[in-house]
Amino acid sequence: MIISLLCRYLSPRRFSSLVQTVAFFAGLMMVSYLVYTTFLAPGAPPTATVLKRIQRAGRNPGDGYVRGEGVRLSGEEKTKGEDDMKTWFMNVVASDKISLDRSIRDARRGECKAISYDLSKLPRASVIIIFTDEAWTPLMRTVHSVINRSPPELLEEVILLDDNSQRDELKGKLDEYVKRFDGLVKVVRKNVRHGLIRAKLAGAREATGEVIVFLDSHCEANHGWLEPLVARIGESPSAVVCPVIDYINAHDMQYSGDPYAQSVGGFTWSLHFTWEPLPESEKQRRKTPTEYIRSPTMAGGLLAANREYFFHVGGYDEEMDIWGGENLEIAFRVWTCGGSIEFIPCSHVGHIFRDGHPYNMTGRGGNKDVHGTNSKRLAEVWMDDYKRLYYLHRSDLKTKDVGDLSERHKLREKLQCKPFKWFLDNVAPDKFVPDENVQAYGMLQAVIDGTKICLDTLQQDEKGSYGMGVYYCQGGGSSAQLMSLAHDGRLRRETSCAHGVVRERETSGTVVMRSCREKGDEWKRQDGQLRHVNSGLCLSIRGVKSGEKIIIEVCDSSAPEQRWDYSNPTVM
Ligand code: UD2
Ligand code: MN
Repeated sequence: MIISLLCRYLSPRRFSSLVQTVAFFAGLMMVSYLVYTTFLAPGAPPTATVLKRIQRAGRNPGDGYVRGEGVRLSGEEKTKGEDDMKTWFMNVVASDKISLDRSIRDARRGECKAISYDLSKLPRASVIIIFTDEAWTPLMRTVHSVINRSPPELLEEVILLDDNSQRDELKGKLDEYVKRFDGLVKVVRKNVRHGLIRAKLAGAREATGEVIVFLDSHCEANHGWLEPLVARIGESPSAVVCPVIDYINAHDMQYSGDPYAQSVGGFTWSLHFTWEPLPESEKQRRKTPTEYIRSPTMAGGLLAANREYFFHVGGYDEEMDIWGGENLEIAFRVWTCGGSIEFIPCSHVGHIFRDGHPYNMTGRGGNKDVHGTNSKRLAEVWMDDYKRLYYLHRSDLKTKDVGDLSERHKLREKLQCKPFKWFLDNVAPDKFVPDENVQAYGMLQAVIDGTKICLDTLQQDEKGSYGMGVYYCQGGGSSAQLMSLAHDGRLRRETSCAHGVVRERETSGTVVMRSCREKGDEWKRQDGQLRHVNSGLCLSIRGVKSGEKIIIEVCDSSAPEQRWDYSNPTVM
């Protein structure tokens, strides 16, 4: 009955006019929504179309240097460029030769390029670039690369945080230059030198995006760099994520990307950053090569975080000055307070690695050791008793006043962060702790004619291989004389392990320290002797004087030259 009534009412003519009316109103609503979001919504970001126009306007004419290739200079320019290396620690002449919009090779692996993102669902980012007296073209190439290679939908703003630069071009000329970006690039100036840590904080405070991204002022964002960073933060707001840092050569600006880069961040007990190979546990956990990589620490310069989370977890330590330490501090803090540090293999950003700092490194009160004092702040607040291992390297800092730490202690309390031991056990299980869970630790000493002689690195660079030596024992545990006999039988220091080297048909040899990444020889402690298992020879100082290299020779249990005692150092 109802159906037959409806059918009679909705004659074909009436039906089509109803459809027309509905379509008309739907269209009207869509147009007004678009007009509103594009022009009228409060604080509306530049639309995709406006941004694409900016990107086009920014493009410079080609300069012949394509796909990130290096610049070859000759004659006067070459000399001038070499001079730049002494003052800028980068070849500014070379940088000036290439377009601010130069092309670079896509550094991602194929699997990354195949991912498609629903941009409308991803959080938008404020990119914060901090600088103090940076050269013009590296700085502007950072800005251009960010604008050229970020989807307009995801780029909230670019904040140029000027940490009290003195050069004129970074004032008037810069203000004039950024006008072409229609308000997308904002310059914020600090008239007192902040140092990079407070500068990053100041930049973050200006930001309005859901995500903040920090970059150094001599970077180049690679293809598709931003999407995987914000996507991961969207998924896990307590993840602090880093792109793969590609290498831009400071001498000629050549860009080298490694699509298969698989390193994580580590640290030394002297609190310097290191690159480490991808741990076995991560190889097992990851299902695809595009997935994030959990990393104990980060290099520091290039990272993204949810803005609210960044401040919630304590931003940075406001009292850290100029340069250094903040990268390990944020890593220890984020991990132990419930977040994670992750490397995103599909995001690549190039960075010009410089051999020095082209700016004054002196901190407040004439402090010439900002890395040392910043690191002491982080050791005191976040490392519990493990700070002893930092003081082994920096006993001079034990009594040094590094300012008030109460705010940072309170933060740790408030966030109920886990102990540093939890970090070591769960996040950095491969990190060797020289004085825990070992067979023995301390100075290895032999006594000859009443004189104590100890194994000693003889101040050699422990990054490469070196022959182990001996020296008069230094009281109080000089770090150069500390050796651990680990549970796996390796005789080692923080990163280097003792290998016995014996030439064929010889009955004695030397002891060479090499990276513990290689397997490392086994040693056995027996009746006061230290036996090198592979060769069956024993550690000995027969005929060796203080300052010379140690040997291994045929074992003789009655020889005083082969009698080694562990004397425990006073660490704290
Ligand atoms: C690395 C980091 C850097 C920072 C530092 C440790 C990378 C690629 N870089 O050193 O970001 O974490 O380790 O603290 O991981 N700057 C200022 N004010 C200053 C000093 C520096 O604004 O007082 C700026 C500088 O212009 C640059 C940035 O801070 O843009 C980093 O300085 P850098 O490039 O000299 O540091 P880098 O790469 O050796
Ligand atoms: Mn840098």
